[in-house]
Amino acid sequence: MALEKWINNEDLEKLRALEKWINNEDLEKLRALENPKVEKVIEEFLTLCKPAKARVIDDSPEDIAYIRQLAIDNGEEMKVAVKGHTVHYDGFYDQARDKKNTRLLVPADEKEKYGQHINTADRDEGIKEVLEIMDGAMEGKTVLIRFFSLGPTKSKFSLLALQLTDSAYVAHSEDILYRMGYEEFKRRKGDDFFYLIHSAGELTDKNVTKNVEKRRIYIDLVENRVLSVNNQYAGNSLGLKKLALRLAINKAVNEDWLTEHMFISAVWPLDKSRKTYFLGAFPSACGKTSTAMIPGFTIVGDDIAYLKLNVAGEVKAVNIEQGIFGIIKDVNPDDDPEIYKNLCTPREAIFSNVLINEGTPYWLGMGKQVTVPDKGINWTSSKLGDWEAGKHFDDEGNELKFSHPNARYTIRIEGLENADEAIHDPDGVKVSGIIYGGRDSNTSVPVYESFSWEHGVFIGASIESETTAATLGKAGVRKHQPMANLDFIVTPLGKYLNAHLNFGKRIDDTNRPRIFSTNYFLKDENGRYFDEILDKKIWLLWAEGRVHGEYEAIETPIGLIPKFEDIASLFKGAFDVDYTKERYEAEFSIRIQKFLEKIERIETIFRAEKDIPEKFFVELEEQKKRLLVAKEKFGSDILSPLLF
Ligand code: SPV
Ligand code: MN
Repeated sequence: MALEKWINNEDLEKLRALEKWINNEDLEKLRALENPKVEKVIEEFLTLCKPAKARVIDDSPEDIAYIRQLAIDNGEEMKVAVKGHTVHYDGFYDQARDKKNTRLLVPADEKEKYGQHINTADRDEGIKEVLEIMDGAMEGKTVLIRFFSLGPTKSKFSLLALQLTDSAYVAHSEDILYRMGYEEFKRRKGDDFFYLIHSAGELTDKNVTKNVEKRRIYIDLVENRVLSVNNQYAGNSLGLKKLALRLAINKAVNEDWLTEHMFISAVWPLDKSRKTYFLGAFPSACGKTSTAMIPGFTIVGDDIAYLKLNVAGEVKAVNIEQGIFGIIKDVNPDDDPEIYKNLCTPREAIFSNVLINEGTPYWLGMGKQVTVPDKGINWTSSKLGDWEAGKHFDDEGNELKFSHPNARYTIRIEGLENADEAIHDPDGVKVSGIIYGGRDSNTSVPVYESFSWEHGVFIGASIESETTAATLGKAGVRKHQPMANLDFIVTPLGKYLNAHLNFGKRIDDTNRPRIFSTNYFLKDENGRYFDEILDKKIWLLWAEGRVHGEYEAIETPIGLIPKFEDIASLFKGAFDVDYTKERYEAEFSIRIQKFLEKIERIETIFRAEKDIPEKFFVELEEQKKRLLVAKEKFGSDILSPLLF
């Protein structure tokens, strides 16, 4: 047999078992990795999931082209008019991350320690359940075996990941979003890698998952693996995105570095005399990508960062991705010019869950320049057939929009004009500032700086956000979202927060990033947003100036806020806008009562956890005291910033 031509050792038998699914040329690719664990995992899951065949994808352009074509051939993607663009639809009930069916597998006697935030399942039962569902889930399909590097190649930051998926759309998206890692696996060898097994399960005649009620996404820290079945939406299916994020959080917490749900971007002051890297954590659909994409700044990443200290004691960060899986709603020439331009340019891009009419994609908030047709193909079609305006309703009788509010685009960062030159730097970029933000219509000011690292950790841990369409469930409910990472934290919350406190302790004063809070969603008494979408640029410019010691700040009970003159001059310089003192007073007022209410909510949540660091309660008490003292002193619930 041809196999002996290449190998001649005891692994032969194991590889032989794979001959059933994998051709000789691909077996040679596997053999070249010299990685028994990789072979074992592949054998185990091909045996269980029973695909028709499997392809081993290396880093060659031919293999990548094969995936791209397969997604078209099997109907998971369709070409649209612009060259390189395709569209993909997820099932009607698979339009966002499924929190309910995403579970951390934990030994029965450890459940308690994971607290109230983490959705757990008994490990033994969970594995049994998901393996049963996965049995035969890939029947008739081609499995793609892919190797990735989470982070730049040849970097101390980066982790390896093996992905098996029966979805060419998933493998294609991952190709846009992640760095190829076949050669990295060959170079690094060993069994220190994550593995991610995904099956979209049985598909309907519209190529969407049929058995959504058997959707499971189970995270197994013992094996460093995630088993995901009966789904297609990227947040559920793409192993390297939110699934590996959870495994990496666990690894980081145990190894004294940080894995965060953060963008990385370089803030350039108006005179472009320098650049300063900021990281920012925002819950889904709260402006994280659009902050990373602010015109005039340069982007490294928009979703997930690994942070480590280097030998010089600096905090460095890498983007573990190389692309953007962004919300397409409200991408238009005024509010998100770079992305809009990119989505009109012929290059590789996947649109998902938008309306297509005569080869053109349409989405919510794409701008006044576009007239949306009243017919087409869209995300409702799996359930209802081709779309026509006014004819489709959800289970509660609300009319369905032509494009889903969580519809997305998938693109590479490299093609963007504002891509930062350090995107692939294996040493990462130096972090000077960290921003925490949430969707808060009535409590916090547009921007403030923390008093210290500990106070900053407290601010991050206290993020609350009004829910959006990015996860399944009701939108508009205020939820606690520590570090915007809550959905992905797989260690007890206290342990995760402690990792942040300890990380800060290891940084000296000259290198410690400053921590800021932003709020883009504050509304006036008439329910109108105070700020335009791009005003966020001003808050970041102020933070950048603070890092360089350029602005004095006003000490208030919640933290350090900007002075009117500085914000007014930034508005003038950046947008030629006359920022008024009235607006400043209104949006930078300290809403004492609202903050106290927030503190009470946060305290209740944290008291119910077992292992929250004591330091956290100290911050909480001090914060409360400062608010009460100010309330007493000025005798009002809402205090103008001019009082301080
Ligand atoms: C998010 O919701 O935070 C995203 C998209 O980045 S998802 O892949 O759904 O997680
Ligand atoms: Mn995200």
